[in-house]
Amino acid sequence: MSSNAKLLSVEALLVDVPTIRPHRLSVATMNHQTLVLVRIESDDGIVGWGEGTTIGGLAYGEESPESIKVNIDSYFAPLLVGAAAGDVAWLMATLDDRIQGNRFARCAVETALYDAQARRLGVPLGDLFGGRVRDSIPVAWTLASGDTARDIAEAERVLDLRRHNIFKLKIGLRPVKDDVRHVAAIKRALGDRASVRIDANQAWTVTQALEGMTMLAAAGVDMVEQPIAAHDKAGLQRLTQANILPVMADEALHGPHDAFTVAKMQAADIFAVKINQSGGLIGAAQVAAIAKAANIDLYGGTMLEGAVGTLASAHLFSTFHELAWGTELFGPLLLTEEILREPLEYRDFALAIPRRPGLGIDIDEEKLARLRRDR
Ligand code: MUC
Ligand code: MG
Repeated sequence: MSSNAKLLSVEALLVDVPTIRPHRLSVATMNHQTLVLVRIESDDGIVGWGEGTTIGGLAYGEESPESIKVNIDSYFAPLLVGAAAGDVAWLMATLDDRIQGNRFARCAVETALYDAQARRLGVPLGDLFGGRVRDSIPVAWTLASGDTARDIAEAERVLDLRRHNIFKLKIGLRPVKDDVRHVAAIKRALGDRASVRIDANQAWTVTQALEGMTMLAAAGVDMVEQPIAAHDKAGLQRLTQANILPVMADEALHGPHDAFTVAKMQAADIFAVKINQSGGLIGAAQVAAIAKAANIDLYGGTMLEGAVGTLASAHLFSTFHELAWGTELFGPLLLTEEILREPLEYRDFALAIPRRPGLGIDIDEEKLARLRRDR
């Protein structure tokens, strides 16, 4: 081990993996996910991994998998190669002086640097963010096949497996009343055995949301996530203060500045904390700190990342003292290909967080070499 380790390479790779079934959101139907992975290597032999995966190309956010890769290769990597690998905060500050925006690319690079540094120090990644308060975290499953009977069968299957007892339903493609009928049928079938929540991914107007939330509350739904446009924080404030159901901010939160505005306006009851949306682990920790100071509940969100982004998120979320609404770190379970030598452990409705150094996972690099887009 050398504390003077220098970065030898920073490489971004795209990996297209089919999903286990079509995953229908109001903004996109996913038949595959493109993992954006970053691999950094330093001259002490340590390799770090990060992930900047998004959803539906450009349908969800302003960065596409291809733009994330080209910006890392063209702008991030040249500033990093040859620099001191262990000076992570200094390296990120240097990047911030030269690169605007690019939250997903930034997250992937920051995660890889911290994964490598945690491996170098021989500690789990969470130890660099204050240390864990839990060894496993509850994980919701998203029902998004678009078909009510199929969703109920899927929920029953994962309940039987004791894998998930929290379900998030993706809605917003159909008229409000049809969506509510779909949700109510699923809640009726699952009863008190599960928590049912919805995510409209910005599809509704404020008026539709007020109508939809009233009907969803009567159907026994527990919370609504980002029902209206991300930019409409005043609208989100109206929905929250209407006090019909707890309201979660997701796309409205592009990092700590948004978190501060939403908290100041009391425009959400819950924050979906996401490492990629927040521009990295530190940004996500700051979003969580703002929530805590404002008495806003926490939820650990996902961009449907694979194992790398999922475990990076899990390590950070393991440091949150309060995590009232659990997490949705199920991304790897939606994919048909395993990129780890040992798969992640989902059991008893939770994901186990490894105690090994760094992310605590072994990437199957031979398999990745076969799966990567430019093989
Ligand atoms: C989102 O908007 O929350 C999380 C789960 C899922 O199915 O989609 C994501 C994105
Ligand atoms: Mg969401």
